[in-house]
Amino acid sequence: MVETRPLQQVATGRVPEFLLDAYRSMQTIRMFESQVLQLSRGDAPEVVGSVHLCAGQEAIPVGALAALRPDDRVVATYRGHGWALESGITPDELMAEICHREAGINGGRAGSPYVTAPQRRFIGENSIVGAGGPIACGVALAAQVQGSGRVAIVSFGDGAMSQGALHEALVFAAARDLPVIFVCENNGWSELTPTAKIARIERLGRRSLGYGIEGVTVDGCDAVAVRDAVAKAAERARDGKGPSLIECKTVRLWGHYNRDIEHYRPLSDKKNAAERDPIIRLRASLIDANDCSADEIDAIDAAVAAEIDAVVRRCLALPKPDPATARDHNYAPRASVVGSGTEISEQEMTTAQAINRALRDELAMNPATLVYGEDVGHAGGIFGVSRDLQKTFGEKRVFDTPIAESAILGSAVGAAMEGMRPIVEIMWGDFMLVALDSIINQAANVRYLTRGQYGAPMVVRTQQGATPGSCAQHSQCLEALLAHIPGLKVGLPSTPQDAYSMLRAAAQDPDPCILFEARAQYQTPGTVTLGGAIESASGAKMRREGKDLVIISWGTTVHDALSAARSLSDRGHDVGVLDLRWLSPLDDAAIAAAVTSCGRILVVHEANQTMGFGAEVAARIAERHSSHLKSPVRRLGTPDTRIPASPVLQAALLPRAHAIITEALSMLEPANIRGDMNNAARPITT
Ligand SMILES: Cc1ncc(C[n+]2csc(CCOP(=O)(O)OP(=O)(O)O)c2C)c(N)n1
Repeated sequence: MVETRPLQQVATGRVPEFLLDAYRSMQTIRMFESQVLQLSRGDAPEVVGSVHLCAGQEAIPVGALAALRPDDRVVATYRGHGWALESGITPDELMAEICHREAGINGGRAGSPYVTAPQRRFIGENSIVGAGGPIACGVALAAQVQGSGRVAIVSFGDGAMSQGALHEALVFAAARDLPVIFVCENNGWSELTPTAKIARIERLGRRSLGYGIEGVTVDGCDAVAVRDAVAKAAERARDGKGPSLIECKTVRLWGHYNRDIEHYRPLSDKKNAAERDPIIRLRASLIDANDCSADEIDAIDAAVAAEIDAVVRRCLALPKPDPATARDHNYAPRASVVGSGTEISEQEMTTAQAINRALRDELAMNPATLVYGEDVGHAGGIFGVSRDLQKTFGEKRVFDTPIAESAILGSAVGAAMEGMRPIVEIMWGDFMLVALDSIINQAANVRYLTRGQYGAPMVVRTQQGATPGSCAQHSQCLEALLAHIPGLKVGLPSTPQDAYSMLRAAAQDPDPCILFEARAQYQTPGTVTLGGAIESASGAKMRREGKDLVIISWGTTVHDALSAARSLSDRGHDVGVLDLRWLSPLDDAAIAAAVTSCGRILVVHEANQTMGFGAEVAARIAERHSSHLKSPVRRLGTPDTRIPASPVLQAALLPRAHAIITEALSMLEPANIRGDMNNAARPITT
């Protein structure tokens, strides 16, 4: 049973202003989308690509946003034109975007399904089913910490109710009493499959019980019912009573997308949907209640049609984007150097302590900094890296999360877009794999889509590498996966100093940064210079000069490379070590200098060799600096295998110092040593 009331009850007496406004708004959305549909058809369509239209569902954004404050935030799905218009994006800006024009709200970078306009409170559509939930949590987290009283509303389909990310978002929002309103637009279809075949529950709103939050099912074809449910949820959220789940039973009047021929859909379903058309229903109820004449409503329709016709005419006269700008805004312009907020001092500390100190300094210096993750708050992290930070900075800024990587990472995106500086921990690099969407599909896109107006300045700290006993799901080196992604910065600190400096650089960088720490080095001590100017999130460091060969490495293998270089010097070879530190952005100048200084390069990394980042380094040298090479670049990684837990088996695979020495000798003394690129651990033969 849907909890609703007949529209007539609300509309008795004089014409309630809201109903006429709602009618006009819904008709604007419908006519706007009818035009979009037309523009996507024909031999030379203006709208190319898939378009998901919300015909039948207009009462949901119209009702919901009528209940919210102008500064509340909106996260929508790809079927989000209605939400975008109701949030304040003008029909001209939206039509221009959908028609891929320069004047579009995203300059033609988003198209129909990924409109993103935080400047209009529209955090954005999302083409990844269910991904909006975690982002909305972050937006709400920012509101909670900032004390702004704002709420975040996020819409998603009934199909999205099966998505893990959305489930994590509901758990996360419930755990922290976040001011989020989850709105499920249940149109009965999960793309081409009836939701009744998937969900073993008739009212999806009842799933709220499992999360311990408020839930309700309302008639999503009734703007008043939606408005009232959202108003109640917003009041609860603003009172600190946490999130709500509102299921809006609605109808999809048209296909799943613009070219859907709906061969799978029974005619009866389409007919039933047409009978619930919210616009026809509202028109009839206004006339039945004598609140409006048919002529008056016809006049509204004619005015809206004329307005949308004019929008289309103006849009089609607009220029397309300048191709010369296609690469702009992947990253912010180089950030100016910021002070660290502390005096320069030197201290002996371990890598773990250096990270703790960087977190502490950032929390102290910037009230927007948040530190969170699994076990990060009260216990201070599984490796003790965030120990005592919660004691100093409180549970609001340093906290434990549910075991929900998608919610951790996705919320960081939303919080960062709202002005916070989240530094989140993913306990093990391998665990990032369950939540890559938030980093790759979400964080990395924000700056590009908004043409530099917004970014997702967040830091993801994690650790990686094989250590004795670590199994195949706790050992992988995954840096190449993320260094491949434009829009992200990826760093691997290899010393206590870098653990401090690179974290502070990342924390103040305007773009999303991923730091892969080396678990094996958490207890390694060193002298750390604290305070002073914050360096930029870039730049390699020559750890040791060498005239015969330079080993280029990063992260866990830098120390093996240094130890190999020392041994090789005993044999009379002058071998240098270049620590890349940041793989993205890559320090081309440092690589060029290494090549020109000696003409022999060996790239060493712990990740397995094929398509490891060493391939990129070798390719760049071949493309840009090959004239300086005395011999071909060589790579040494772990062989292409899974990682065993047994220390004996691990030792047979990992490119530790002895394997590096062998590989280097095969370049320096080729007559004595025969190289074998794919056997990192073969014994030294001299
Ligand atoms: C993570 C992910 N899986 C699959 C898809 C492909 N896809 C796009 S829309 C859609 C249907 C989603 O159904 P529902 O959540 O009910 O929303 P509706 O389309 O009805 O608005 C699917 C499966 C996607 N975009 N993202």
